[in-house]
Amino acid sequence: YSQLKVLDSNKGTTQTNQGVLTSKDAFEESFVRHVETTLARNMYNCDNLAAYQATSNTIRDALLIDWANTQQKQTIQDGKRVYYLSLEFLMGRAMDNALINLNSRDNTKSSLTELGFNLEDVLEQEPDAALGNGGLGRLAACFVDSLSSKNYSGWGYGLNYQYGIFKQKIVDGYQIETPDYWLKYSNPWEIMRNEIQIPVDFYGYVYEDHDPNTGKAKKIWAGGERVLAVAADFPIPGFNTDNTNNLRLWNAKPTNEFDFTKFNAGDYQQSVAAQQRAESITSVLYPNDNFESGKELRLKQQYFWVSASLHDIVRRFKKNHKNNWNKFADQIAIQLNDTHPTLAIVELQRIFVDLEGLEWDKAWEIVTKVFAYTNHTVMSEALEKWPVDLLGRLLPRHLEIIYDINFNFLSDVEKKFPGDRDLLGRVSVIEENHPKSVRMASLAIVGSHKVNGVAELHSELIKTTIFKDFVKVFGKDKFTNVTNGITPRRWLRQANPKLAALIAEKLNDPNYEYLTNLGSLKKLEQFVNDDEFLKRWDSIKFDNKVKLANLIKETTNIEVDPTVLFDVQVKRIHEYKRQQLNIFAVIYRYLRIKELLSQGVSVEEIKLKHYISKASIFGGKAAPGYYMAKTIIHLINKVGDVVNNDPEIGNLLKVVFVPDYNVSKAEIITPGSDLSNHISTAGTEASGTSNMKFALNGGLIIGTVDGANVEITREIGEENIFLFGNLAESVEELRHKHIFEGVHISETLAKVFSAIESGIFGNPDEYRALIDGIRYHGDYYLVSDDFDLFLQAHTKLEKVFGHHGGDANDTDHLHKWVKKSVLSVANMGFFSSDRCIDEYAEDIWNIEPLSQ
Ligand code: GL2
Repeated sequence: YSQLKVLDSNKGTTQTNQGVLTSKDAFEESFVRHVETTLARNMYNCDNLAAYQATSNTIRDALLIDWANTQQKQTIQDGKRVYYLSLEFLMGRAMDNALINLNSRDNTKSSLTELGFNLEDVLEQEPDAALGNGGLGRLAACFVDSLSSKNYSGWGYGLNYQYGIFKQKIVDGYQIETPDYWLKYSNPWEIMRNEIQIPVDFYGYVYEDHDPNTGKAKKIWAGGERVLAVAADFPIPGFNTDNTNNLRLWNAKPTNEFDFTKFNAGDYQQSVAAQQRAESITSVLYPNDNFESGKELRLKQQYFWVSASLHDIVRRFKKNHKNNWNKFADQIAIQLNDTHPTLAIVELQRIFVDLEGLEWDKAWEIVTKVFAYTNHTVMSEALEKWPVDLLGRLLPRHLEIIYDINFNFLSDVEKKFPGDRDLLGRVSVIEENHPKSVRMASLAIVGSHKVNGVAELHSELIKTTIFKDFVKVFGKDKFTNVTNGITPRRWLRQANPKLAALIAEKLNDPNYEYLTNLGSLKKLEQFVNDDEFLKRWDSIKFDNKVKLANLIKETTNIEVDPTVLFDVQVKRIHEYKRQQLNIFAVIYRYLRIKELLSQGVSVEEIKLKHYISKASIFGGKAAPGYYMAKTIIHLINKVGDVVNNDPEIGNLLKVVFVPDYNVSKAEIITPGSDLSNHISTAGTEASGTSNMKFALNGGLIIGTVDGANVEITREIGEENIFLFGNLAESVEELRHKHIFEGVHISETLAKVFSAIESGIFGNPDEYRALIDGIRYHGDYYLVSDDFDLFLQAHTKLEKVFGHHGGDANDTDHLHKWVKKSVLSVANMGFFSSDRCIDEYAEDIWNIEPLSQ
């Protein structure tokens, strides 16, 4: 312990010997100490769980030193800082990531071995921190990793939900949700800051008073319900740097202010119940992806979180700069991850005007310089709107401020476009409808200096569709693009250590510096004709497929042969992501194979001339109230039951649904795929990020011309990706045609529908809505238009995969498929989240990395 780096107060600098990370003795000493003191156990009674806890506490000790030093350094340098406000941080497990970023994996592994443990088993003990739904939450997690790794001063702010996204079980083919109480054992990565308590108010009323000093009228918000926000901090270590930022997640706690009126009236139960209600604010994550449900508790969560965060930010600013508000926007940038934190704009304006006494215009000038907003979807069901009645009851003063913001904004619009009442109606923050509501995206745009989409196609689309009128009002320069990215630390080094090591070897880069300079992957291109290299590459993929096959066996009891093509689609289940298109194509394949067999064609001949062997692997959660998504899950499972138990089929085709898809499972599934599906209706998937993860791990993509697929194609070359389907620009016209001329069901799709309707996959009534939605109700997601194109794309790709049987000397497979895999990885450098963070820093936040 004496070796731990300690703050040298005399010099104001630090010593940097983190013994536990580099020396076995120091690690073991700390491990034993934590077993005996922190856990109150002994080494004879230390199972894998205790080993996980002792190891994580040991790493945490080291992490905290970097973290404290970073905070000190950031405070001393006093540069501009960015705050990333996100209602979701889908972090997954922390331990392996910390070991990699702190460069202490080898030392920890060998120390644990000496102590009688296996690192992999110990890592398995950690529950996933699943405080997010899907891509949006995982993006936030990648961004905080990059902020630290690229030496920026950047904090995340979110909520410390006690229940993360639900756990999914599959029972008789149906999704069953069970609560994810992930904090069953205390969370070693969390530092409770019980001393940081911020009161947050709700309800009450507003009255006008006069400032005794200035005599000016001022608004007072009073008489509501009060809840405390208590901080929990999570250190975020950077890779190959000491820079360790903070992720602050709030817990809701009751105040100690007891309701004595109720108590005296003898209603003790009631007053305790009110206290308990406080904690419900941060108890559960809303399980919707790309959908807003408009529940009061959700709005409470949003305000609770932004209010606590803003007061914290302002307090920190005042410590260094007092009331020098002119400096505020030079010191602080706040990024709004989607519209969920939009009330932050209103809250900061309230703090400035009501609490700090700034003039409205001055305050608004600062506010709009500080905020920037990222849009993540064009789909209307995901655009947030809050009924004016609800918002006004919960936050009466905020509603007034929203009206004032809107009045000023509309006055400006009127000046610029006199008499255009329709335009005023369309851009207004208030929607005059039933119910009358606040449009959060409009408010976010009006209160921000920049608005960005998350892939080029998406950023162009928002300018011509949902935000068209705002481009007219503000000009196009306010709207920009930052294409999403992923952190290569977790999604290459951690998920695929063998491939990462081979790349390090070939790049002559023993310290894995390419992981913070991902463009250097390009150098892999020089090995693309080296057969020895291609064989090694292929055999790593094979090992990863064996790992995935084991996961499938453990979780579903289905055996898949690792030599067949692994065709994967894992992501949230959503009609727009079109898992139904995929499973319909699987059904078609099954029917065709059966037909060929019945005509006397042998299995061998089918493999040679028609269909190569493959396993279709699905995974993903459906929102609990999303009937159609649940129907799709049911169909996939029922198709699996039939196909997998058909003795004629053997390994020609398997259909698997991996239950409870999460970050940890993604770390196994992603490196184990040969092919992955990113097949959303063109124009609906804003970016997608799993497409990037698969391509970075040498899996090929079958995809539509949508989201980031477009830029992936540009980077890796169209010969290395299988694109198909109608383009975004045709979607409107096709939908229109469906409604006025009817939907055309091709012969192939008709066969699939009649198989489903025949009852071979169980009661056809269960799938009625799914099929009728396509046949009779306009086929909104264009399944009928893209089905045959999807089948054709498969025919093409099967020729490329070759007749691979796990044989490394199969040169056909090597030269066709594996080469594409290498070229794809070599050109994925652009999709590092480090690049995103640099773009945000330069174009939106105006911040520089800290000097180290
Ligand atoms: C999403 C988009 O659907 C997805 O395409 C995008 O990659 C991510 C991150 O930008 O954001 N929008 C959204 O609401 N969710 C997403 O995953 N949940």
